[in-house]
Amino acid sequence: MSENLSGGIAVSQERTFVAVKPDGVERGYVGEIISRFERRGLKLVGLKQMQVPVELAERHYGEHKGKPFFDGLVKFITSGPIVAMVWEGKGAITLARNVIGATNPAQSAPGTIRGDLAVEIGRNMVHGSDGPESAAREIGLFFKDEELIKDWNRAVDKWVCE
Ligand code: DAT
Ligand code: MG
Repeated sequence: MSENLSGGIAVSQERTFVAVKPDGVERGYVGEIISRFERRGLKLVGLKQMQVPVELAERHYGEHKGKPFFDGLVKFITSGPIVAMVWEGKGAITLARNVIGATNPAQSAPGTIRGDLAVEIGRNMVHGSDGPESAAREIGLFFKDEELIKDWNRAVDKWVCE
């Protein structure tokens, strides 16, 4: 793993924003979902349970504004507590998307969170950033810099990445 740190994160590393949506919290799958990212080897560097204000939900899902499902999506994501997280690791954004599975659970592969635990698109349990720009934007929307762990090199990291 790279020793070359910039802003508290090694240059070979990536960060992504993940959230357990209200359906996942209500159904009691917070631990199960966190466990799947841990098992994959990603590092949890930010974590909080929160109630999302409507303005934050609208900004977070800004790319979908104007689409027919937008109002329902905002209503859903603000309907109960979520668990917001930042996961760090090599290729963390794509890795997390793969752990989560396809947007529509009807098409999500078995072994993914959505493919194992969800049934339809409006109750798909988890959010994960879809690229480096959205990851940076979403982490900034949900977390203050001081809420994130910096310069944390786990002893196990050398057994996860060469
Ligand atoms: P993802 O969450 O996989 O990144 P997305 O960014 O395209 O998917 O959409 C955000 C969320 O909006 C998605 O998790 C569920 C909801 N959504 C997307 N398309 C939808 C649709 N056609 N009908 C209802 N809800 C939809
Ligand atoms: Mg998305």
